[in-house]
Amino acid sequence: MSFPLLDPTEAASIVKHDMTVGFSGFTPAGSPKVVPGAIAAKATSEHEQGRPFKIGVISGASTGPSLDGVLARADAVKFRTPYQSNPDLRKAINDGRAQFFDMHLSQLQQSMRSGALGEVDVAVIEAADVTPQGEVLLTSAVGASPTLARMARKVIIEVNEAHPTDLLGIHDIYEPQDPPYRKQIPIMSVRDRIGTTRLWINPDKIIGIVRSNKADEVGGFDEMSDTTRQIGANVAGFLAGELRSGRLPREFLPIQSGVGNIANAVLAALGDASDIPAFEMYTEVIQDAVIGLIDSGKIKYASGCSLTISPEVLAKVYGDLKRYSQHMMLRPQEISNNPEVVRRLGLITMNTALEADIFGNINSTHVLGSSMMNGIGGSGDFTRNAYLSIFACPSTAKGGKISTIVPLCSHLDHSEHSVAAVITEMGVADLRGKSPHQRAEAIIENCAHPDYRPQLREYMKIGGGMHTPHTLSKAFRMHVQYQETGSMAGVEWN
Ligand code: 0RQ
Repeated sequence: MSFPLLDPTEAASIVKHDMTVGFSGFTPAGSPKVVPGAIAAKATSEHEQGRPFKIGVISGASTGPSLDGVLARADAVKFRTPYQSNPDLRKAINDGRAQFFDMHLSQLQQSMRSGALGEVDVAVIEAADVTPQGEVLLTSAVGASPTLARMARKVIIEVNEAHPTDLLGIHDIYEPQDPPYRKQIPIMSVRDRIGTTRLWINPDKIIGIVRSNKADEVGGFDEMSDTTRQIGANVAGFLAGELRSGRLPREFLPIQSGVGNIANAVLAALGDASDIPAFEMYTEVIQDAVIGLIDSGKIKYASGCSLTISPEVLAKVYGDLKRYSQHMMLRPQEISNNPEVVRRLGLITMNTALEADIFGNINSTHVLGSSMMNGIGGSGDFTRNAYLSIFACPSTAKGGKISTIVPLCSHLDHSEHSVAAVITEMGVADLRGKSPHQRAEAIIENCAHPDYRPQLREYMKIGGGMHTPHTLSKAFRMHVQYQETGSMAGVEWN
């Protein structure tokens, strides 16, 4: 059976108001880039004719302007899960025009299979190629595609010539059974392969192929600043100390690193640290810095879910895929982020906080407790199950007007029980084995910006000797003052 060639408008015509559409990809890597635009155009046309048109959107993680962006601008997103980072969609979510269910990425596929997220009407899967038997070669990400494609009633394949067919062999496709039949996930070391290189999709469901030739829309990173460089150096120094003390094994342990500028800077610092041996990564997104460290020999192998790599670096990888494939593997997110595997392999996890409170709780998602930034992503999958879980962030944001160290997080993503260390450009707070009073002292003295230390020390005093000395009527005073005056500095507690 060979599949009919469709133009994007024909393909989009099967998508109706109120349907749920699953898209391949994880971060902008591997997401379809043509059919979503045609769905958005259909939404605009329907709206102009006074008819409603909004769809549920599920993909592995965030996507780029030609998926989340174009649908959000057309006001075509009814519901979105599990993660996003596109400015237009973020605005729609924070304006209340799109409902967003922020969830642990490792749980997406199981949740879909259970039926908790409803039916998947259509899946749009980007491929490097597809055989007449429905053997799909995925592109730069695996994400949730195996489950989305299996559950969908109808599937559209977007064959993107920008991805080479040499990608064959980089993927490891595996879908576990659901409880009570689930067995152990047989990954005993970072490089273990447990699945297939192609994703089989029942050819009877594939309604056709849409051709495209568009690069992934992965943005670059901000230039490293003195602050991000110092955060990276502090993380590397902390890990080198753990190695010297024997709290980390001499062989070191696999690394997971989060998304964004800070995570990229931390990885670069690990690469420069001569007292940290060459290591492996068992992570979610393989970012630019990973490729540089594979080149230098510092990273021996990286298992991830996506090549979230800027176009220039991806061109380099695609130009030498045979070599890079020896050092990388892409898995579905329920495997790359699997808590069982994270705990077994003993990962060192490094994620980023928007704010940390003085007791070690972490907010990674909500500005002032109310505006969604991106989502929890995979940070919870890794943090809660890590061998050593680290959160890093600058000590201040918005030119010093915000202290990222606050009395009480305005939203909670990771509790004090899951966080081993908080690290800023100021230093390292090792929270292990410490009571709330001791944790607060470590965080205020080592991580808070000196301008904010006096007021944080004062907050601890007004709480007295309680186990966790919160004063509920004042715990958010720094946030409230920021909303009222534009600065958290100089808060008075009385
Ligand atoms: O905004 O650029 O407008 O000034 O937040 O901050 O410092 O550039 O940090 O790019 O590393 O992103 C937590 C968002 C950090 C990211 C977060 C403002 C700051 C700036 C970005 P501007 P930076 P990064 C697994 C891991 C959750 C998901 C996750 C994230 C912007 O790492 O989304 O961990 N993590 N996934 O000014 C108000 C504060 C602020 C603040 C920073 N306290 N209040 N604004 N900002 N702190 C991978 C996946 O799941 C895919």
